Formats: sequence, C-alpha cells, structure tokens
Amino acid sequence: MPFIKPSEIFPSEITPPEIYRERRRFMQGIGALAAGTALGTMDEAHAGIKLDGVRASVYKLDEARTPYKDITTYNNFYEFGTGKGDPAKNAGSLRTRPWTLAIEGEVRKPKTWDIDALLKLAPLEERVYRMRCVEGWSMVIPWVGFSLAELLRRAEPTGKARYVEFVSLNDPKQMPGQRSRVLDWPYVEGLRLDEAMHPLTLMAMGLYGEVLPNQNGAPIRLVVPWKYGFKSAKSIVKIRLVEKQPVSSWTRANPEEYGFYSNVNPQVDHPRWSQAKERRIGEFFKRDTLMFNGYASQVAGLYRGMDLKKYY
Ligand SMILES: Nc1nc2c(c(=O)[nH]1)N[C@H]1C(S)=C(S)[C@@H](COP(=O)(O)O)O[C@H]1N2
Ligand SMILES: [Mo]
Repeated sequence: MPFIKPSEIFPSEITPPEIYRERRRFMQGIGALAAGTALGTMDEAHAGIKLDGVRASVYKLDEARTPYKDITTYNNFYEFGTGKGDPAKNAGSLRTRPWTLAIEGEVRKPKTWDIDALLKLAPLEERVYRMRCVEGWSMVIPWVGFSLAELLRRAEPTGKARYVEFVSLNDPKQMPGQRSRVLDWPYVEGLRLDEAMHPLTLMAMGLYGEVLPNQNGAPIRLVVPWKYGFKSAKSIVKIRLVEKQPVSSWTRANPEEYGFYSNVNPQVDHPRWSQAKERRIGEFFKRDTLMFNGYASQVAGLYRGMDLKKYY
C-alpha cells in the first residue's frame, strides 16, 4: 500500500510549503484510489498524512462527523495561545519527532516509549467520539488510537496506584503560549485508575485516518469522551501512576470552577454559565447536553453512590 509509515513523517519546515502540500496531495490521491472510501476518511481533502493499518471499531455514532476543517482550526491549546484560531496558526513550531512518552511512578515496569514504537504497540482503531468543551460547544471527532489500558497494562501498575497523572510538554521555545502565565506549566491532568483503564479512554495519535495535526495535540494525546474537553491532555510526555489524587492545571487555576472529575453533566452548572445545552459546531440550534456526554450506559457504574454535585 502506498501509505507513508509514521516513521517517515517529515516536519513541514524542511520542505517548501508548496512542494510539501503538493506531495501530500499526490500521496492522498494514491491512497484514495487504493483504499476507496474505507472508513469514510476520504470524503474531504485533508492536509495530513495517512496512518497505516487503521481498523474500524465498534465505536461509531449515528451523528454527522464535524468537518476536518472545524476540528483543526477551532481549538483550545493554551500552549499556543488562548484564541480558538491560535493553535492552528502557531503550532507549526512544535517538533513531534523525536518524541518520547515516559510511564513511571507506581508501576512494576516503568518505561520510556519512543513515539514510533507506541504507534505499533496495539492495533490502531478509528473511534468516533462526541467531544464536549466546558465552554458549551461540542464536536463529533473520528479519532485514531487505542485504549490507554493497553499501555497501562504493559506497565503493570502496583497495588498502590490509584490515580493517573498526565503531563504535557513544557518547552516555551516550541510553545509560545507558555511565555505567558495563563496556566501553571506544564499542563497537567488526572484520572482515577479505573477511569483510565476504561476501554473508552483513548490514546489518540490521529484523526480522520491521518496523523494528528499539531493543534490537536500531536503526536499523542488523551481522549476521555464522557468528560469535559480539558481532561483530554494534548502532546503528552509523561504518564505517572500515583497514590494521591493529582491536582490538574485547571483545578489549580480555579478550584471553584473546575473539579477533579469534570464529568459532562447537564444538572451541574458551571458557576458562571448553564451546562444544560450545548452548541454542536456547524449547527444552528442548541442541543440538550447529555449525561456523561451520552456515554452513561458505559461509564455511570464508575460513579455509583457518588454525589456528582459534590464530586463535579
Ligand atoms: N496540553 C493541553 N491540552 C489541552 C488543552 C490545553 O490548553 N493544553 N485544552 C483542552 C481543552 S479546554 C479542550 S476543549 C480540548 C480541545 O481539543 P481539540 O482542540 O483537539 O478539539 O483539549 C484539551 N487539552
Ligand atoms: Mo475545553
């Protein structure tokens, strides 16, 4: 198959942009001929590089996918600025090769993975997930990746491991937004171990069948579809298994507004706005926000007996 392997991804800086885009268009044309419309990923002209061997999965939705253009130009990634258009404009300075992801803390087998080894750790699946930002907008995104559990299992968590902490890259030279103190850098998020082991919890390395664009958290990010978007940390360099509940960047910045759990919940309003409705990007009328973002049948059991107004 004439697909480019992940190990052959070149940063755009080394090729003049016209030639780079032309080459990618050419490869995509070939890819489209070979793959037909497999997974429906060839329905738009994308700018990205096709990922090898992506399988379909049981995670599909009967909802229109948000256009590639919107997913990749309307972003939150404060390391590249606080405006929605800033990440697409500024994230070109992020170097995603070489890249390593360290798994450490309460594990029997700590390991620093090279990103190209990670891409081969488990079969890559396409998973179409609903995503909901705490600000009140949502998208439907066809991610590519595998369950975080695949990675955590291999690290063999010890009996002391109760939480998982995710740490994004901290490098103001590559991330101009880190020169401002909007958040405490690096960006940190956390999950309870059982949330992290849940099959829905995804390590994403692509979207729409292609390598993850920098503005969406390349080369590897977390995706937790039943929680507000900020739990899904981008450009991760470290995963730490710990005994105590981690303090996330957003909780540190504003504990009144952002709790540890941050489950999508139409009944628990943000102190400054209602969470009962949301705007799906591309739609005119608002939709009702769904409990656990529509994943209640799969995840409600994780919170049985908990007061979700207290543990918001
Ligand atoms: N490192 C890092 N991860 C991050 C953020 C960020 O600013 N920095 N923003 C979060 C927020 S608020 C949202 S809504 C999602 C947005 O992901 P997307 O741009 O791929 O849709 O990323 C989350 N992950
Ligand atoms: Mo968000």
